[in-house]
Amino acid sequence: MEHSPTSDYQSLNSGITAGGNPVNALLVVDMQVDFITGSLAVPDGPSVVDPVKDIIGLPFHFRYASKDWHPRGHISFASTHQGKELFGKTTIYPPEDLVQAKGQDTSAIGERGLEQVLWPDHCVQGTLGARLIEPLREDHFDAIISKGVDPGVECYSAFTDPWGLLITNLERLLRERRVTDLYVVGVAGDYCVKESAMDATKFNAWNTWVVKEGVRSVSTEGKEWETMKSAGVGIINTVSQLKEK
Ligand code: VGL
Ligand code: ZN
Repeated sequence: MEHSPTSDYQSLNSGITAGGNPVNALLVVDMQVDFITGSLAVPDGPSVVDPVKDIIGLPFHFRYASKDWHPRGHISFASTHQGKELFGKTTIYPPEDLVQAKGQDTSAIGERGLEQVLWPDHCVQGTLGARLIEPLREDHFDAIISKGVDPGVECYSAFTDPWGLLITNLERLLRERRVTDLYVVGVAGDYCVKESAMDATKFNAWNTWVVKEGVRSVSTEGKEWETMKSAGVGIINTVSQLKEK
């Protein structure tokens, strides 16, 4: 689904697109009701809305938003697994039909298990909890990236699931737009923001930055910042520091 840029926010109109000039894109990760005030609200969630809104208003060339967009009975929901506890863990495997469709070796499925945290039901397709948190709106963005749409596959990164079975159009969009710098904000810092930012560095195609003031995490330990930094993600602390860039 492509969205036309909003009239609320002026797109940068300096005429620079290529030839060594920066092309700045913003990725706003999962700023949805369930993660801010709903079933899987991150600590201090509502306080991130204003900084993110301010950042969206800056003159980026392109703005994208990801949405966690799960069917009912998604594999990441504790309610899907009998006898498992909320926030407990289980091992999940890539679905055979998708592995087959990708032409990958189906006999190796047993070796590709991943640890899955079992979450409360959240961001169910079409529900209020899956909407962007107000006052953010879909028409603030050039495109919306839906992820976690397959019932059997968890997808924290806005680029791909961990098995590379379902790839979103985000990489293609950023390449086509010749983006040189990708700025990431949103929730949750230790899950979808971290995985999206780390994946973004793997393409070696643009610089990847995360703006700390525009991020809140499930855990308040803050381990994700060192992990992202080690992967080559640039950390910008505040919105004012971002404005000076
Ligand atoms: C997320 C947990 C489950 C996230 C998504 O957006 O960080 N976290 N699904
Ligand atoms: Zn989810």
